[in-house]
Amino acid sequence: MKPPSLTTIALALAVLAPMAPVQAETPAPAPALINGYQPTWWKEAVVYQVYPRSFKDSNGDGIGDIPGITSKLDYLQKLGVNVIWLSPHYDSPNADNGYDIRDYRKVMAEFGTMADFDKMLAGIKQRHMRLIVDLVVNHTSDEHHWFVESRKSKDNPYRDYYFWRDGKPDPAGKPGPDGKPTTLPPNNDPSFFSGSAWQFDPTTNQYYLHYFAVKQPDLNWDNPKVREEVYSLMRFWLDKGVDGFRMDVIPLISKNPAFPDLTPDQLHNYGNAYANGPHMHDYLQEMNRNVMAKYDVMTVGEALGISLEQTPLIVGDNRHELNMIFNFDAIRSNRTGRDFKPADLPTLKAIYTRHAEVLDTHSWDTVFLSNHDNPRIVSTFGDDSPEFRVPSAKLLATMLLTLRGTPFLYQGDELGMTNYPFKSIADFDDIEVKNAYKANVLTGKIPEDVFIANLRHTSRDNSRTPMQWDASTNGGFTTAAKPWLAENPNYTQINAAAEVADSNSIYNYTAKLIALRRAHQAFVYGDYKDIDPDNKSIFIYTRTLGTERYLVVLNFSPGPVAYTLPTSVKINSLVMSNLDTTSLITSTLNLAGWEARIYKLQ
Ligand code: TEU
Ligand code: CA
Repeated sequence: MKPPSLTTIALALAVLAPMAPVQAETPAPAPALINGYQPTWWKEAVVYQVYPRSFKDSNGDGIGDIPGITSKLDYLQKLGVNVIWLSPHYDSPNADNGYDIRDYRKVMAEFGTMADFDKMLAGIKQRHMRLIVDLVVNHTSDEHHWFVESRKSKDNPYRDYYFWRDGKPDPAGKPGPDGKPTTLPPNNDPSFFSGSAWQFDPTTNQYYLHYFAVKQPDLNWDNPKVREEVYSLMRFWLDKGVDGFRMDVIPLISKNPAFPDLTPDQLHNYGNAYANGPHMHDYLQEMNRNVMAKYDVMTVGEALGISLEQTPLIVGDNRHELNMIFNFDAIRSNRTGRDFKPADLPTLKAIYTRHAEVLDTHSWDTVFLSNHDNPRIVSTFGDDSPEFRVPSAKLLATMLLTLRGTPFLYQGDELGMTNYPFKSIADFDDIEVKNAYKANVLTGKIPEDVFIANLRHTSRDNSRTPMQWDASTNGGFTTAAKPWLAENPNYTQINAAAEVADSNSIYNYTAKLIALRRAHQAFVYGDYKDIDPDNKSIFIYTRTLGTERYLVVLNFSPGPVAYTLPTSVKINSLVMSNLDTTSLITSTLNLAGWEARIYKLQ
């Protein structure tokens, strides 16, 4: 039978058309631009990171859990944050405290049940807050069933979910226990957690790749089945009502399958060498097309290895990849490699100015100086001495909440929690520390006292000590005799109960700052300008949106400073300060040590 001609079909459609009036959906008009920015909720958000293991224990086992978080939602709402970033809550053997996921659709037993998660999420929504969860898909746990299967045999259906390679012949290799010559790893890739990034597996006499711990094998994103698995687990959480993802080391997901040796330069900063693989952008755009584009979500990538100049290629609103990323420039401005070096203010200020130059109205920024991988902000960028801990913590909060970009606060910083007084390796939990100790101290490369002294400044465990809720035993974090990680002994002076009760506390000052940012879009969408970039102790900048102009003045030094304003800067009134300061309007500002002020300009 001859198929109907196109004319016949067109006529048939013409006849049918009036019966099915098609209302072309007129999409709601996009809200008007503000200072060139497309306004969105995640640009106007203030995010608070919760590290569940250390936030609040509800059942007395010494480990933070999800019902514990739910019990503190009013505390977070009162602070004024409106997005919570939850570090991994999934089933995990905790080789890397949850960043080694064994089942992406199951809640870690120590943290509670899926019903607990649903109750927490409902509680967050009832308080008009949102939740983003941690997406850790560069690697899984070696106990994930994909890897359990993959390592069984070379022809297992899951073999190519991971990277397996033959070792290199070892010219000095002696026969192994099975009589076969031992081999060397396939290339010289180092692990972030010391040693080689390749682990030999005797079951199939091949090596598998793990950029992080041996128990964190890297997923092979070149395998479309892996990508589909990831998109499916993302939809699982989004369909539960989660509002987005923080994406763990997402720039590392695409590898060069040839795994060439790193050059000496690349070895010096292998995080950069591992990032930006051949298909990173393809996979992020595919992920966006398949998942994010179908939801109203917020995505922030932990962009290890991405330079500021490369940032617009990931966050540009015309790129359809991620909404924003964490750059490591500011937070690691006080390091040389793994070693601590006191932060230098002009260096930090130059970073923020550079961000304002490189990230235009189409590339949104983030602002943060702490998280679960870094030491406490007041000990690192402020001054945690008894005299200046409170003013400097407030000054840092003033900076984070008035700079350009979505601010991310870390649990406990609103209390001015400090680094922990580590004394010996036994005080640490972090696998990164334990592996580095074996690789550097037990081998005699670094003296133990030097190693521990540096860790007091740099260790991730500094920010993982349990939240200090009140002055009772273990800071009210747990009723167990011993929390999973020791509470900082200064909980008797530094705790939430005291902070919430004290109208002049860091907590209540931070709440005022958040309210100020929420009330004035100049702090969100306003232009940023550093007034005195070379000044070694004063950070002074404006935020301008139309006729709304604010001046932020921060004295990053313990000494008083008399600062004379440029004649072009005309103060209208004092809006906030972290000390009882005069509201007298003068052209010379007499700033006390660690004093912060916000002025409204004429
Ligand atoms: O962090 C990656 C990363 O950049 C950190 O490992 C950091 O470079 C290192 O700790 C140096 O201090 C993410 C997670 O935030 C971290 O907690 C995980 O350990 C890691 O990935 C592996 O998932
Ligand atoms: Ca618990």
